[in-house]
Amino acid sequence: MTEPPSLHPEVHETADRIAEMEVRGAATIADAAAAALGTQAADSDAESAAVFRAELRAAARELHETRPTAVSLPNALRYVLSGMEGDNVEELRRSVERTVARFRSDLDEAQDRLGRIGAGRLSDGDVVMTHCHSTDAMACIEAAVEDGTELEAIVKETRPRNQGHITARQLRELGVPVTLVVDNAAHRFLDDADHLLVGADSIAADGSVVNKIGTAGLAVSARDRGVEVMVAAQSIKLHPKTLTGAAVEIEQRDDSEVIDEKTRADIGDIEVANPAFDVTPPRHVDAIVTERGQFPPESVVVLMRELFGESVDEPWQEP
Ligand code: RUB
Repeated sequence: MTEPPSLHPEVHETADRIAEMEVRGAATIADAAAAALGTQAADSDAESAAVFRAELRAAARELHETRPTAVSLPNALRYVLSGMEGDNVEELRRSVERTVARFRSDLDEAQDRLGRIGAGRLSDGDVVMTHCHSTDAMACIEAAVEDGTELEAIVKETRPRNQGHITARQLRELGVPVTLVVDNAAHRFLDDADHLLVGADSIAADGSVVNKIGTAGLAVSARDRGVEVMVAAQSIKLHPKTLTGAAVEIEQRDDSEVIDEKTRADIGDIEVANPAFDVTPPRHVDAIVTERGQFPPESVVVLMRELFGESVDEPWQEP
């Protein structure tokens, strides 16, 4: 019987940290997964090219299985594995290290570029409502603040994990005045907002935006009130499989995020549902801001075809 590929502890740790949401947010997950593949390559003691390749595929499979909705994760894994080339272990190692370094620096650069484009949509005195915590959305606010644009923010706390607290803290670090509100107050506070600014975990070929649960209802309310809906999403959030009709899988998380055991027992026999994401149809979105420019949601498919073609291969599967 052949031995299972030997994986670096950092691969297991990164996979656990993503699954437990210590590492979270689509861009950060992609970056961490690429870094873990880089460590696997750097420290591998594989004695043949075939074993090295099998280790990298196994590492990618473990990382892939952590969370299903953010397409940045499979896109990152595909990018790194498709950059793996060479006839011996040293060549393969160097190619993976190079590809990982390029991927991570492109990711940073894309976010900066996207931020500058998004900042162009924000004007002095604007009030921005946020949902969850998105580094792409934050990049737009950060670039606007750097330009001297005065902004205020209404930050939704974003039950059940309260990622709004991270957004609130980072906005205060930028000097942006913050009003934190419970999720149920969003409709009321949209009267005071000029923009709804959110990130994305995946964007489908028809321009639908998959993001933290609550985004869809919020976008409908924002549209109803004439508040602009802006989605900040690097092109790594484009979901190439949706070009061929696949649906984006929505992660269902543990009941314990919604209710503790004692309260649940006190209530009685109930079902609890905890979907982590929802789908906002393109008609409720004004603009998707990427590092390649801003797009009306319906035309994002053009960028998706240009960047991914029909390629939806899964190089982490065994050949
Ligand atoms: C995070 C979330 C973020 C997107 C975009 O959900 O929905 O809006 O991932 O983030 P979770 P970024 O907290 O469940 O991971 O712009 O940083 O990629």
